[in-house]
Amino acid sequence: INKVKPEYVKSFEFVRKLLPSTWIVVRIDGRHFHGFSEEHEFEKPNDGQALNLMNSCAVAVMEEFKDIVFSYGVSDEFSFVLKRDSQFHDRHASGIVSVIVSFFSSMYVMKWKGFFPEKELKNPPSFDGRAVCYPTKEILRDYLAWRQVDCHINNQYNTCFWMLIKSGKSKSEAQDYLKGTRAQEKSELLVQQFGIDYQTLPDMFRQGSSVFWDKEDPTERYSDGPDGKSRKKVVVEHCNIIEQSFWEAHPNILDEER
Ligand code: DGT
Ligand code: MG
Ligand code: MG
Ligand code: MG
Repeated sequence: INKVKPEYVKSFEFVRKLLPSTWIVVRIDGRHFHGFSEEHEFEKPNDGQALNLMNSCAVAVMEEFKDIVFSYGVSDEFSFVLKRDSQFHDRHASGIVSVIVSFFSSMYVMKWKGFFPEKELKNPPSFDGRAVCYPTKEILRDYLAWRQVDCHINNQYNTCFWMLIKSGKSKSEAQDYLKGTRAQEKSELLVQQFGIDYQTLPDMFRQGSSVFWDKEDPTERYSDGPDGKSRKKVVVEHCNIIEQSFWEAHPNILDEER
């Protein structure tokens, strides 16, 4: 008979509680997606269906975990913003991160066939996750701006890189060619050598994906729910979230009382 006291064993457990009244951001990122995208022959540099699959999983996550008020995704990553006063999992970091990551991963597998009916899922996708607290709306917006700037920088670089490859350069030649070039120079390279106006590339590739609850048009009667309140739905948009105008147009997203 085991005489070990449960309280003693439990005393080794230790929970990290996230700072109260702060915006919790859970960022997940695909593990080894360099290889995953190769073995599933994702289009380079952007695979529209792969990104739509990520977005669809994010929508499912937001519908499941109602404390998430906004999500932003690019490449193999997604950031989920929980409302400031969220009590989800008692604000325990490991609980919050692990349920979001595992739900997202399961969704990715469940939805795979719907987005890639002709492609077999060859390996189980997995994601890492972390939680970070941002104390003010301004810093939260700086965080999101950082991710969107990253999206732009990477997309511009990757677009140039893969155009150079398609034009016959080796990977190392393309790398050397782009080394130290500025945004302006990359933009000119695309126009002059390949006739591509960067601004005309799909919004999803240039801006990433913003996912949020949006009120339906309140002037439309049928959008009223049974309680008279207008129903909400999760929408995916590819817009500039760095500029003030987005947040002015959607004041309810980071609103306290929702
Ligand atoms: P990690 O996150 O440290 O486990 O390693 P990776 O390989 O996931 O690296 P990460 O997250 O820095 O970069 C994302 C990789 O996923 C990158 O190699 C490009 C690939 N990827 C993401 N989206 C697409 C896409 O739409 N098309 C293609 N071809 N590749 C993509
Ligand atoms: Mg990573
Ligand atoms: Mg990754
Ligand atoms: Mg990544």
